[in-house]
Amino acid sequence: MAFRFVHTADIHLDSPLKSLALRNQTLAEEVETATRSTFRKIVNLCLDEDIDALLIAGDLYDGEQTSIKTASFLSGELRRLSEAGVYVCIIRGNHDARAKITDKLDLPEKVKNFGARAAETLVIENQNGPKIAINGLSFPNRHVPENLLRKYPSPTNDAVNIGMLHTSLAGADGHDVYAPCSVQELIDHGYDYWALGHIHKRQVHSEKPFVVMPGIPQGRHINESGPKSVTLITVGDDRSLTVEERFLATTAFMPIHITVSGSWSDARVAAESALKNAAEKCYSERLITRLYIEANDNLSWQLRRDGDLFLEELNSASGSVAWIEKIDISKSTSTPSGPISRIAELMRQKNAEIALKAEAINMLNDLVRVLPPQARDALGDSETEQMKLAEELASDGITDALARLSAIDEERQ
Ligand SMILES: [Mn+2]
Repeated sequence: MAFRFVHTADIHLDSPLKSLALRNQTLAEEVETATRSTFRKIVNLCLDEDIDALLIAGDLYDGEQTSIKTASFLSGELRRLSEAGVYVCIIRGNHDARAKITDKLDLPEKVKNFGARAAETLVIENQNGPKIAINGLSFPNRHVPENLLRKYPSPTNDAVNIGMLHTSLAGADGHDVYAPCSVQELIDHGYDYWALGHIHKRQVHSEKPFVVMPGIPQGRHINESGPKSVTLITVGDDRSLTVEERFLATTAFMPIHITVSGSWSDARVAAESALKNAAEKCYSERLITRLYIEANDNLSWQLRRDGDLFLEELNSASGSVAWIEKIDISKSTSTPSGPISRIAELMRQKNAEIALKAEAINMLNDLVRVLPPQARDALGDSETEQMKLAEELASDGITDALARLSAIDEERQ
């Protein structure tokens, strides 16, 4: 009989979703509990599709401060799986290495919580098909600078071998490394499928054998954008492996970029259609987006001035299917005409003067002084950074002032 398993990681259960000041109360609650609802959907998938095992490759919890509420939600979901005869294999990653709460839970019989001392192997007999050997090792603590692969046993004979490993792989510049190892080392180890975790973006690194980073199943902010999935693997009786993606996230994050011209209502029609399109393609019940608008001439000024109104109009029109978190209007490259163009020119000349820059820095420093010490770096952590910020703010200020002037000018005409 074919053996089917679901591979996921980085669930970060109940981790707070950042940077969302949602005024829509219902939506805010849904977003807050998105990691939970998505986990429930993963469990449902296992039950509905007769899955044999669920593999969670680290960072199931967000941190050691996991509340007992989260733990009891989890244990309820794991019980549903266990009662249906589904195995659950869990390794701990850097985020949940110290989360001892799972140890305190009375885990259902079919849950295999891999330890951190030595790699262990769970062998599952499989009627008519090859037996399945699942090898796993948990992080002993948050920082694991060494290659953990060396601790994994050789493949079990006559079995399809699966390895569960939380790893940053070769790592990326500027990021801490976690149990680093190369894809080639994984390939050479001799297993049939590597169930990895840690990196939030999905990537199939190799297909022979399979080396899969499944990505986060539910994004948590606008930078974790696009459709998110879990990976479903079918092991045939002939030992063949088929890998599919299943999209289960309840909420999708996705930036939208549009270029508009014409009137306010033209912009609205364009934005609405872009929203509808993105909502259809996001594989989720909800879409949360940041809308980037490039507009020409007066329209861009009008949108800059009344961006809050535009956002409100769009959000109330789209209901809660798509929700715009923020609108970003890109600066118009065209120059205003008439007397305003003369003012614009003067403002830009003035802005280039050293005296004005010094004045801007002084104003910025006044601001810095009233901030709590730990927040002061936010306004630049070096003289160069601060200078850059002052210039940006001054130039944004010019664009805003011109938008207002231009709007007044239009009303007069
Ligand atoms: Mn991690």
